[in-house]
Amino acid sequence: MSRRFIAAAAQLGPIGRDEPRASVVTRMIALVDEGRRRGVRFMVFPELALTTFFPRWFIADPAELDRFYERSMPNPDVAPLFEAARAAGIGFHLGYAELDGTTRYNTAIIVDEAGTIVSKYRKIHLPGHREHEPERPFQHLEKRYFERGDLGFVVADAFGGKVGTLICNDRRWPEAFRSLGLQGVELVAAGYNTPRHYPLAPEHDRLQDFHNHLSLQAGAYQNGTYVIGTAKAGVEEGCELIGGSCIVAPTGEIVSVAQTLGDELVTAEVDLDRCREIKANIFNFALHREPDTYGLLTAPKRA
Ligand code: CDV
Repeated sequence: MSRRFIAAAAQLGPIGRDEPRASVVTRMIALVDEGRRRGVRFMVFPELALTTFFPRWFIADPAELDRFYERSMPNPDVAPLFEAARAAGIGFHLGYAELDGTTRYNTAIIVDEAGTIVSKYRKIHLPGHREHEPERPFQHLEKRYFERGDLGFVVADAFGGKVGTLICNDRRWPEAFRSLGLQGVELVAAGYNTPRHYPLAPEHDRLQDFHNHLSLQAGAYQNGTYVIGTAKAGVEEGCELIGGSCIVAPTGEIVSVAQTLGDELVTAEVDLDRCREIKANIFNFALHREPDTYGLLTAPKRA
């Protein structure tokens, strides 16, 4: 299988609180159709791609909360996306809220060109807070609405290479990227919903785009891997989300980046053999890592 192909970040613009799944899936299928026209083989949708970013609200009614979660995948709402992608010969990464029995996860799957789910990851770094904090302009209740992922950092054989997943806040943590790097990852899919305004340090609002690209580019370079970062972007229910969806080469260079804050397909040719440029040289792990000196990285947390 060729290790050189067109990949895409399938950025989505805002999704309304009451926008039905069918509408979102229709928008996603339009991006699949555009991908088919451009010869795409793998495309990355954002974190929680099927709904609005609901952790921005304190939702007391469990029935209202449950409506944002998927109980199975693919389910009848999402099946048309699976079918359109399979017919186009396009694999994809999809983030969604998962209800597994009574346990809730922020989840992403990778689906291959034949429509088979080849990997599943549940977000490990959950940002935000657990209790309602009405003094904030909007909530970030991921710690309330999701459990920490229990599947570890996942790398799958797909698209002729090794494909890993991170979800949003994970991308800021070098340990998360390295956990994929140590498994030989060659392409990392990372969807995100990043508000422009960070209530705890508003002086950093102007740096949100910079910190996004800094994290994605560092993760790519330090692990010799392609990275596809895909935003849910634009003003969603009054909350501004950054865009900047991009494809990063293993050298850390951005090779393609979104021009809008709406639904947009960002494409680039990736050649997974280029990962060797970094993996066999400056970050040759076998030759240059010194893991016996890194004990602090896995020591218990300190306050
Ligand atoms: N969805 C996220 O994980 N968002 C965080 C924000 C809250 C900082 C992020 O890391 O982009």
